[in-house]
This record gives sequence, C-alpha cells and structure tokens, in this order.
Amino acid sequence: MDLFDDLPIATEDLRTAMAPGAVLLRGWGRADDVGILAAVEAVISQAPLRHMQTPGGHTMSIQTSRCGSMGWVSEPGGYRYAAINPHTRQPWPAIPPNMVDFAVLAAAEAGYPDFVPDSCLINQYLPGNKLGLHQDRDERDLRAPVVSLSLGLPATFLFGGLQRSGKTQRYRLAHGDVVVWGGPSRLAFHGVLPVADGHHPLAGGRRINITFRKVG
Ligand code: MD3
Ligand code: FE
Repeated sequence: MDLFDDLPIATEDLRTAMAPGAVLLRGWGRADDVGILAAVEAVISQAPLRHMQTPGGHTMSIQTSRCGSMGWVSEPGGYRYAAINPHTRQPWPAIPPNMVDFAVLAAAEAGYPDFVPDSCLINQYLPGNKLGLHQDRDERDLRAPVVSLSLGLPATFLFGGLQRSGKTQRYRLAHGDVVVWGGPSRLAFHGVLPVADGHHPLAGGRRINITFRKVG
C-alpha cells in the first residue's frame, strides 16, 4: 500500500516475460524492502558473509550467507547442499518468516502457486564484484522455480540459454526487482557484470541478491 496505489499504472508494463518460464516483476519487492533487509542482517549475524571458494580453487568476489534447512556449500569435490554450516558447525538459521511469505507470494504472482522455499542464498556485491556465467543445477527438485530479489545498488544481469556458448540478453536489475525462474528457464546460464560504484539510500554501497530455492 502506498501513495501511488490510485495511479493508473498498467501492471503489464511492470511484468516482463524474459523467456518461457522466466518472469521479471519490476519493483515488486519494494514494499517489503525494509523488513527484508532487517531479516537479512539477522541472518548474517548468525551465518556471517563469506567469500566462497569454487571447486576449482578460485575465490568468488561476492560474499554469501545462507539460511533454511539446507545451505549451498562449496567443497574441493564440487557444490552441494548441506544441513550444517561448515564454518560455524551449526545448522543454518531458519529463513525469516517475512522472507518465506515474500517468496511464496512472488512465486504465486509469477504462476507458481505451490512453491515453498526450503533454502535461501544471500549474495552481497560490493562495487566491482561480479558473478560468472553459470547454471544452478544442484537442487534436487528442478521442477521448482528459483525466486530472486535484488536490493540496493543496480546490476546488469546476463541471461543466456541452455548452453554456455549461447547468446546472452542483458537486463538491468534494480532495487526491488523480482525474477522468478522456472520451467524451461530453470537451467538457463546466467551471471552478473561487475557492479558499479554507488550509494543506495537503504542498502548503502552494496547490492544484495536473495535467491529462494526448493532443494528437497
Ligand atoms: C536463472 N544470483 O545465486 S539472481 C545465484 O544476482 C545467482 O546474485 C545472481 O545467480 C545474483 O545463483 C542472479 C537471478 C537468478 C538466480 C537463479 C537462477 C537467475 C536464475 C536460476 C536459474 C535460472
Ligand atoms: Fe545462479
């Protein structure tokens, strides 16, 4: 609910079909930004942000935290989901209820009414940080979509096809933008170009991307 609720904004303009199964809901997360950023801080205090290592031994520029019954971890043998945080030796913090509610509503809005996340990955990008082209394929249930929420500084998102070598489309993802990836887009290659320097009034000099997943 905000001051602009009465303006005749065509909601179709805020909804973009990026590809079959992939829906961009521009600004859809803005109404919940303060609450979700507070919940992210609470998670980070329990499971501190870390630079993950790739299985190949490289250090990622972004920093990540995780919550939910399963958290995505990297090991020399590859990536997997694990119930215990290898650094704190504690279970991951639960996904805060306002974040679960958000992901369920966003998925339903995008046409996935049965989605309930059990895992959440929080990525923090400082200026210059990027994420190389990759697929997300470590979740057991690939029928479930991934729901992503971007907060803070904007970034250029690269969206490719089912092969790494394919053509990529570019989308600007800004504060409050939500993308839901399911169906034929679930295994699409994607990445993020280096984030430009800047300041966001709520998030400061960083970009936060939250992805909600169903692993089990
Ligand atoms: C398309 N995160 O955490 S969100 C990731 O901005 C990740 O931090 C990026 O890629 C980020 O794995 C992009 C958009 C996204 C997330 C998951 C996807 C796009 C996706 C899964 C399948 C297809
Ligand atoms: Fe990804």
